[in-house]
Amino acid sequence: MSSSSLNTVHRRRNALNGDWVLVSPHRTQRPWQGQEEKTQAERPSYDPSCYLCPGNTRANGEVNPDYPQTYVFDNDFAALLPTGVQEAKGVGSLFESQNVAGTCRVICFSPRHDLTVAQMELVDIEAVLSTWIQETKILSEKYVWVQIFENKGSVMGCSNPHPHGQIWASSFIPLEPAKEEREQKEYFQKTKQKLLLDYLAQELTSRERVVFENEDWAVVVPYWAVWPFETLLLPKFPVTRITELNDHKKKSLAIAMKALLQAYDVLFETSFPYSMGWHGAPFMEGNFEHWQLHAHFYPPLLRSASVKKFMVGYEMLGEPQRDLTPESAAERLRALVI
Ligand code: H2U
Ligand code: ZN
Repeated sequence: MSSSSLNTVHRRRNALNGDWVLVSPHRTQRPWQGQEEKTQAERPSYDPSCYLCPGNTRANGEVNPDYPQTYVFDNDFAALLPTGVQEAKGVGSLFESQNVAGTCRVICFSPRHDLTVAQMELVDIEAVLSTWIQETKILSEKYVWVQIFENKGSVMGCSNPHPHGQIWASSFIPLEPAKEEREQKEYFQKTKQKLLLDYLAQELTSRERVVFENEDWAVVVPYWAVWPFETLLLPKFPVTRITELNDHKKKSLAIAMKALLQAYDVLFETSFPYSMGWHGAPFMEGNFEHWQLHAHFYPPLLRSASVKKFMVGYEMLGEPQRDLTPESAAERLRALVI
């Protein structure tokens, strides 16, 4: 079924994680008198009160070095602790639990307090990619899952505007990648193809949801997008993990990321908030050729710099619902890519 024929209320299945989303295209015109997000003020290139700026003291008393590009440190308030051992309790009972181990790190993307990834030079974005790869290599020696992510903007719960991201590595595969593992594996067993390579080939043919494309990477608003301007950044070549990217692919990736993030910033004329992160094959024994590396971008804004989509009532109790179709979101973003 062509998605252009789906102009009435319908559900779409997320082929990557098996979830469903309810799409109500007729609902975009409803009035809004609710919460408005604040737009962010201009920032200085160095802020003496910022715990991430070079030379400043963090909450635990440690002093950041005068770093020239990226800087990584162990999160002083880590959610996962390396001391734990993986141990299951109460299996099969109504009170099942697992003890787990992990490590949390913070990555400063730049010494400049006032920049965002969208505003950084390509060589400096490449340095962020190299840091993500390097950290993943180190942490994957000890942990099966290495979750790279960035929360940007106070609306996404980001605690500090200094450009930074986080890495949480764990002894377990978290829920979202576990669903992707199941769906990609099942698809590969049936077809002997990577789900996301087949998916991208079809997106590049229809072009309805393509936002950006270069020789190695493509950005689409996925068919099953939940957030209004959600995107999926996909490699056009087979690759299971971020650690496998060479310099050439890093260069073309930096270009793709910058193009997407600049389009986001132009959309509502604001420094666009989002959570983003990478998914690739877990680091454990076994065959993971069904996996294809990808990045998700989940921006919360719906119709302006100040009005966000709330995942509440029906989303909490039923399933995610969206108003604007993924096709119209893609069309709007595509028009803004330089
Ligand atoms: P977010 O802005 O995405 O919350 O990330 C900032 C992280 O930095 C957060 O997890 C850590 C917080 O625990 N942090 C430190 O490790 N040291 C500090 O001095 C302040 C914040
Ligand atoms: Zn700073």
